[in-house]
Amino acid sequence: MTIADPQTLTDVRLVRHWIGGREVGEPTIERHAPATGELVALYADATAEEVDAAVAAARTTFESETWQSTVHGQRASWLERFAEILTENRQRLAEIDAQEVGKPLAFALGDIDLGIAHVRQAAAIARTETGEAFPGVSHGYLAVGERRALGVVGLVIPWNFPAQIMLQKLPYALAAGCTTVVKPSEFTSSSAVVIAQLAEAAAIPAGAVNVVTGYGRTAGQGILEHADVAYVSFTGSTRTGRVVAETAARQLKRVGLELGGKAANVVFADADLEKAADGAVFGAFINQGESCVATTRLIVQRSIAERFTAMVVSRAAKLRLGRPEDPEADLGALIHPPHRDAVAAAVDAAVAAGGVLELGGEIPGGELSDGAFYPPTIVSGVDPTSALFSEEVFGPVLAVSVFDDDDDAVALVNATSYGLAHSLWTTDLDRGVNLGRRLEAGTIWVNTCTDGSPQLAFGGVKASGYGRDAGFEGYREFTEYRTLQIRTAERTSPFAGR
Ligand code: TXE
Repeated sequence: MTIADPQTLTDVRLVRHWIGGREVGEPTIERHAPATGELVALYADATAEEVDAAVAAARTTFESETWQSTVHGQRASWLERFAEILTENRQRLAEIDAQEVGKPLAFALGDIDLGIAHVRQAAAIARTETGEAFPGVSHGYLAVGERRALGVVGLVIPWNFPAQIMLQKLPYALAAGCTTVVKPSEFTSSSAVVIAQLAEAAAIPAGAVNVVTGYGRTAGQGILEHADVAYVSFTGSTRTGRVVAETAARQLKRVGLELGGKAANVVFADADLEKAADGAVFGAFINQGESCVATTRLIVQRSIAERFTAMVVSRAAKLRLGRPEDPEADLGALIHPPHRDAVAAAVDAAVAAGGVLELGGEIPGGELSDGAFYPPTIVSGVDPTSALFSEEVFGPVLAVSVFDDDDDAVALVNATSYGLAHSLWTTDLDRGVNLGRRLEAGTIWVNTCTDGSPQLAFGGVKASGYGRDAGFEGYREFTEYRTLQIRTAERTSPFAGR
């Protein structure tokens, strides 16, 4: 089935909140497509009352007898059906995200498919959830450990992979038995509402998936501070993540924080250089570099640095910028013109600080000048003390530095405050594994990068946050562990007979 609203790509989409199975609110926040500058959507701007209403709807559903009596198998069936319905609507969801993010449609389709794989993974977890039994803790004693739903949870979503990141959280929350209030980014809100409507088409009860659109400091903060919200899973910037953590700490509320990154791609002289060069280009420039796991630092062994940098530059020079509908496009537009300008300023500053511009660095004119485009850019000779080495740029900008030996490589990789993901390229697997384990990150890749699977938990350390999305660990985030202890034989109390 396809849903009725908001869907058209020819008209301006009018996007309202989705609360308790109904559309609510007046769309007022303008969204201009970053690739063309055209007005494509208006999103409702949540008031405090609308946030309250969404949390109340989620709470009413959570506390209902029907929801409380629902077993894991039933939730698995809902999610399996949800995955089918999302698959039927994948093209429409991809078109919406491609247009609002500015990315090529082919890549947006891949995002939706990964999101759907998460829904199936969560269904599998729900179907096979068993809890734990402890038959032998002591004589005459049986104990059961079970994971209980936290209750109403908030999901705060960024703009770089709107549907995919929502689906990397939502189905695991539902599998656990939580009900949800989702806050998409104020730049990319449409697909969240469509996904919520599709959840109900899959017979997931109204009130289980609510969406409030609007700004972070109002809608996002409102969800976070709400006394009836037990947990918030947040993906976004480290700066906002600190605010979220501080707010949550005042209430002793749990939060999961998937924040920024500055992933390194370390290439040893013994690596398969052709594959490593392909990986370096893919890892840095996929999704225009607007990815928290983008491998935006290329750290190359000195003996091959010049040759390898040339291999990467020649590949990156062939990447094409284009609008979402352009089938030849490898990179789309950045999220909005001010962000494009910030990316350009970061490159200019790196060059002024002594970096060598190997490729790109010029905002394109011509037919792409209406959009927020920025070309694949490579700066070599980047000093580890410079901002380009240590700060997240979130654009198609690759910083190249060199290392001499293993210890040097490890020190350079770990030198930033971030710790989300890093990659090593070597044909010596012992080195890959042993050095990989010395890198500070939630994900380490050896001879691959920007890779993953719904079965694998995803998240960071240090300033990249804490908590995990996806897989069993992602599911566990939405639960708390309860033990149930049953005495099956007489226990002699020290107070017996008193
Ligand atoms: O992020 P924010 P922005 C990084 C990237 C990017 C920068 C800024 O470097 O350039 O962040 O992007 C909501 N309480 N990443 O400004 O502010 C907000 O409405 C609750 C990395 O978009 O972190 C949006 O829904 N919520 C990242 C979401 O948080 C709040 C992906 C993210 O917004 C809030 C995106 C508050 N006080 C950007 N303030 C990644 N990890 O992949 C804002 N929000």
